Amino acid sequence: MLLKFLSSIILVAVTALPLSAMATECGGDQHTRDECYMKIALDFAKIHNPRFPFGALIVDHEQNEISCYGANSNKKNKLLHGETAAFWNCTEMYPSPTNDDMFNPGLDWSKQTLYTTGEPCPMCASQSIYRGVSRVVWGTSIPDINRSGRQQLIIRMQEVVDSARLGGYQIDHRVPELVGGVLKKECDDAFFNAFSVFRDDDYLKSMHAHGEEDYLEEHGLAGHRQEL
Ligand SMILES: *[C@@H]1O[C@H](CO)[C@@H](O)[C@H](O)[C@H]1NC(C)=O
Ligand SMILES: *[C@H]1O[C@H](CO)[C@@H](O)[C@H](O)[C@H]1NC(C)=O
Repeated sequence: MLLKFLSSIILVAVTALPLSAMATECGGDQHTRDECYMKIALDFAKIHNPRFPFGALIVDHEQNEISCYGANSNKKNKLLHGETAAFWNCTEMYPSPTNDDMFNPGLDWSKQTLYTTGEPCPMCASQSIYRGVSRVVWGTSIPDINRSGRQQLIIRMQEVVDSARLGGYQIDHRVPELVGGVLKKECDDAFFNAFSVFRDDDYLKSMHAHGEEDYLEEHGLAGHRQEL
């Protein structure tokens, strides 16, 4: 009886641990650590908005510590994509000590990595550059999110980064390093499952029209062949 009581206390203590305390256990080499943080971002996304599992973390990669979280919050504001939510959260949590976020931000953004379950859209890619993170890591690519049924602006983050030239020609070396495809299968599956609601007849027609038969085949959607 006492033992049972004690173990339930321990269970409560463990489940009540904040996500950030668990995060410090992301160790190992860069790739292992990237996968570990991506898993946290994906779990966070699934809990907060299972129908739009876009989740993001901002991690201080020198301290190996999570700075803040973000999840797609389209019920509150449809512009709050996961990455945007994380940037706003971190800025709120670490305000400029001199009320000058432009020149004296409260966080050393050059030491931060953005983890996001889906490749940043052009809006969030731009924010990553303006905010000044030095790495951006994602799971599912924009074309794959789009293929799963939720249509996207097909502008890759690399294109946005390549366009970041001062005055149109001078290369800006402060742009982030990009790493895609971390925990790709788990993230792809999460989007594919969440977006079944968008895979209607128009989707199938459009996929066929664009030669995406292989994708449909691989995802068990080939049976829904349309008469073209
Ligand atoms: C985007 O998704 C549509 C289906 O909704 C598809 O027809 C189109 O080929 C996709 N585009 C890309 C670039 O993947
Ligand atoms: C920031 O953003 C989300 C909503 O997207 C919220 O649920 C989350 O817990 C927030 N706070 C921090 C400190 O990361």
